[in-house]
Amino acid sequence: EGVYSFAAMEAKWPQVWEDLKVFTPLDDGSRERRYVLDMFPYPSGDLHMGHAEAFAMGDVVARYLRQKGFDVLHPIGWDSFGLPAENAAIKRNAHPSEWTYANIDTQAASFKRYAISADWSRRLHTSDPEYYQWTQWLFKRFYERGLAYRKDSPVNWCPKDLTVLANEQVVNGACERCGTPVTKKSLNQWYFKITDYADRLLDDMSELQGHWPERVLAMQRNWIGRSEGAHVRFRIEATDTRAEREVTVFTTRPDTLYGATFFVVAADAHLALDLVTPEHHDDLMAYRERVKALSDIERQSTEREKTGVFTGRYAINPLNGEKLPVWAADYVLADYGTGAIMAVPAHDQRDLDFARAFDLPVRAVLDTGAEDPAETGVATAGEGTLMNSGDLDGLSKAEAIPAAIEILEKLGTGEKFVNFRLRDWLLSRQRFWGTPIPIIHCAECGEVPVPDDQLPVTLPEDLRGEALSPRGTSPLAAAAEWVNVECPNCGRAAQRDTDTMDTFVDSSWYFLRFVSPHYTEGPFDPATINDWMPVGQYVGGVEHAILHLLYARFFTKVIHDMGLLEADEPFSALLNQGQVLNGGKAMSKSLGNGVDLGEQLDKFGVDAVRLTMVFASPPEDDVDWADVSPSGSAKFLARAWRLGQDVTSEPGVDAATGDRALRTVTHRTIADAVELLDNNKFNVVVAKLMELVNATRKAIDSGAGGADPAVREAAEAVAVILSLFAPYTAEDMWNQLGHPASVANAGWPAHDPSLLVQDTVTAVVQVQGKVRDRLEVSPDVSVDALRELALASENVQRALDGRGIRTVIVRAPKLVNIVPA
Ligand code: ANZ
Ligand code: ZN
Repeated sequence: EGVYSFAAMEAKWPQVWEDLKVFTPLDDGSRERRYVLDMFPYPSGDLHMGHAEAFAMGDVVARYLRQKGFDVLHPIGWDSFGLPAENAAIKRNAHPSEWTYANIDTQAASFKRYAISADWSRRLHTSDPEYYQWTQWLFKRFYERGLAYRKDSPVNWCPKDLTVLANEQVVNGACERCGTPVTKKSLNQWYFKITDYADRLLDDMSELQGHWPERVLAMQRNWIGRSEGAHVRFRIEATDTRAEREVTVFTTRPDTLYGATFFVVAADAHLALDLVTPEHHDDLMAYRERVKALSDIERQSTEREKTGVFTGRYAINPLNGEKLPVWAADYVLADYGTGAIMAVPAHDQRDLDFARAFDLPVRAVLDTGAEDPAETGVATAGEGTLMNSGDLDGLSKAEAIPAAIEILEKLGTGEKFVNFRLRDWLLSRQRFWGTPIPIIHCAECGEVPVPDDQLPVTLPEDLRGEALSPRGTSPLAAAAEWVNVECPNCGRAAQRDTDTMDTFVDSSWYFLRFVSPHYTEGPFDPATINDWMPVGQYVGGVEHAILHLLYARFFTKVIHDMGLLEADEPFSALLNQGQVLNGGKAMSKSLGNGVDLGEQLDKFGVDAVRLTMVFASPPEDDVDWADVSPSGSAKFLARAWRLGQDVTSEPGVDAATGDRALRTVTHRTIADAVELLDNNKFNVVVAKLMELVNATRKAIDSGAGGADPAVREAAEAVAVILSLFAPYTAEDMWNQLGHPASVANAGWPAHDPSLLVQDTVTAVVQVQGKVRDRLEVSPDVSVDALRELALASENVQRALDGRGIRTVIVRAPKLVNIVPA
């Protein structure tokens, strides 16, 4: 008789699993394939409680599918470029790779201890030249398709990190990383033309509906931000000092054109400088200084007092020839639509606030039944009938929108337009520790891509410490030997591009590399990529709901369009695991409520920690570590494990003669677990498993004891189901039950449907008070199921004789009364 010792199990099994290559897929087509992927980690320090939760969830799915007989690909790797490594290197006078690879080794050891069922032979790191060679190769293919380009543009700039930030990395006007208020700077930057894919990124979300969390889809939809409306061109009158010109606005409400009473351009847009007359120039310049300090969110807030300056110019309304004063204001954003709007204060609250602040006219053109906005200060939206609007009068809003567009088209001053909030993806970074952009700049030839056979362009190894400090240009610019090369085209002296890629580029295709990580002829082996893609289940945090997922979807679509991949969506299903909190709050240094994963593992064992993560709540919900009981989990595991010790029958014994009541519990648990696992209800499976362990213990202690074949059947089912959550305990039990390793491949136990129903009851079915049928049903049949069974009865249908049904009264499980119409 052994004693349950997690330490002994953790010492014993990893080597066995590794030797048997338990988690390496067969990849030979003999079994249907499934790809299960956890968002790969960033190597900052050792694994933490958040990793422990996310990877426990992903591992349940991978282990379940393996038991169900699928050939499962469940790889692991590291997203290993990025700023923290660079900052650590500056501080320690080291090379970023030293910190990076040391942390990766630490995390890899922890993952192995944590018994993630990963195929370690596919391990990859995005900072390996063998990987980023293909990131560069893909960049080049994007470049050739016109999907990677450079332009001068005002970019978000973090004055502390001295780097460009994507819009997504600016949170409430501050750098996502360090919290410093972000400013704007004009720089020549590389972009990916993701806007070309805006429509498809939006439309193809219909395939994901029901398989991705609704809130993630909503966030993506909102980020892409499709708006239907019109472009309208306004003539701006000439002045003594300024020539006439035309400015286009984007509006979703061309029906309100007659209600436009002024015109606004974004104060920080160049357009404002082009328009302003000399008398108003100084005012505008002073105002622009104030605007610089504000975030987009502050600028657009309806709460904030409206500010702006008059430009001295007038726009002419193309429909009625009215002169509208042109203002420059901060509530209009330079980089949305055209950066200019026609203001309709009666029907747009921000315009109305502005009109009231500067005493501009308000004219309602849509009768919605509400009071006049000029009086109430409340703009009216919603449905209504057009008025004060010439030919549009009397039309509904829905009719007036296309009618106004038609008029504009006839006049040649506007047309239908679909605007997107989505911007092109700014991918260049002035930092060292990233994938070098494989472009050479030649005075003669311009941008020249590095030829494929000269990839990878590797990072210099001699830059370290201070040399990596941010200066506003890339540290690579200082590496003269690296920068100065011959132009591949003309042979003259030329320079390498010194920017590196946003790390989101690395993570936009890693799931493809995992299919054939050692392939040397391309980013992935075309012969096997379609065997595995798309990923069947992706698991990761909701913090990646927008960027990473959108970028990965974009890359997948481009690679699909290149003809390299059949799939055009990367992740068929997505699970966002919750966070691990402590005391109801996210763990943080400042709160001092961090829980060290290593300490938890030492104290309770891997299995108890994993089981606790899964059992504490549905996978999407947060786990509060202050409320859970890993020691309770440990006790349960020991109790389950002891069942294996108490079984005395031999493997393969026929269970048919065993205790019927226990067999029913076993088979019901197996059947329920399938249903629950298919719906990601992992915590409920654990609860059912606990019931099965109790029932088995009871049978051992009271009935036929450990010799009963039903007890073996139950204990084996416990081991297999437990293997999804507590791999060490399950493996040890399986071994104790006389089976060779590994329980991970034992196969999901079949359940016998005839054993699911212990006894039946008779349900009487009446039509209009007369008994028409009797049904044998389970005592816990649901109301809905019983109603369906009753209505499906032939006797009932005959009695109804084509009449409709008024009501069905169901008293499950005994009675159904049907009242015909
Ligand atoms: C006239 C109008 C009348 C508008 C009305 C709205 C209501 P979405 O749906 O978000 O696309 N707009 C356009 N460009 C803008 C910019 N750069 N900064 C701030 N606001 C801008 O919003 C489109 C509407 O937002 C446009 O339609 C425009 O105002 C404003 F009763 O035009 B509308
Ligand atoms: Zn050249």
